[in-house]
Amino acid sequence: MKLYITPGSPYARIARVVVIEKGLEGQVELIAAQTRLAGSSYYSINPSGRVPYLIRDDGVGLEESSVICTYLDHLDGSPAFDLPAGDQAWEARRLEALARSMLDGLAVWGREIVRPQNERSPTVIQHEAHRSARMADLWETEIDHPLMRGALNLAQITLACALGFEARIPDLHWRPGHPKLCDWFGHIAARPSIAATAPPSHH
Ligand SMILES: N[C@@H](CCC(=O)N[C@@H](CS)C(=O)NCC(=O)O)C(=O)O
Repeated sequence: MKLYITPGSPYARIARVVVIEKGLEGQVELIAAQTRLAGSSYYSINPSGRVPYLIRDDGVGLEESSVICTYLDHLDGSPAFDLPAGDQAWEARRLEALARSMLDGLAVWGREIVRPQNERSPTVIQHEAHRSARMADLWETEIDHPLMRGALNLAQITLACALGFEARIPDLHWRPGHPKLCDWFGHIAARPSIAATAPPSHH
């Protein structure tokens, strides 16, 4: 299989974490795609131009990090990241959606600051900065949820990739005033799959 990524993409990072967690490094070739470039040859591979994108062994391509993760997780017939049973499934979905919501905002912010200076919108940047501050406050409370403290799941991976996006956004400061979130992140960031996929810093 081939997994198209960019080294800084937090969505691609979620899929890369699952590749490592599932021990699929030998079966999944990571390929750096050229995104956001007019005429990129990547567009003939994935017309949407987004990463992550997985080409399965049967040649079919999949996009959307959650779809790719579920596919990879099920390959060995022993999924580790399926939803828990009963009402806990809604809790897992709720938490994953909250993590993704924070990440979606940070991705917009991150995109804004890599535009040429005269194309950046201070309004968008301020909106996303405020959103991320509210989400960090929310996560300071939610981080005590048993599903955020138990076995690794997609909510945890998604939140780790969102918080880890601090490397790409110099003005993102989610740490001050959020000691529990800092502590949680410190632990998960040391996990080999998370450490090995850390994004390069913004310069
Ligand atoms: N919902 C998608 C989001 C993927 C996404 O937005 N990827 C960004 C990189 S972080 C991308 O490829 N952007 C290139 C573009 O917009 O042309 C997922 O979860 O996989």
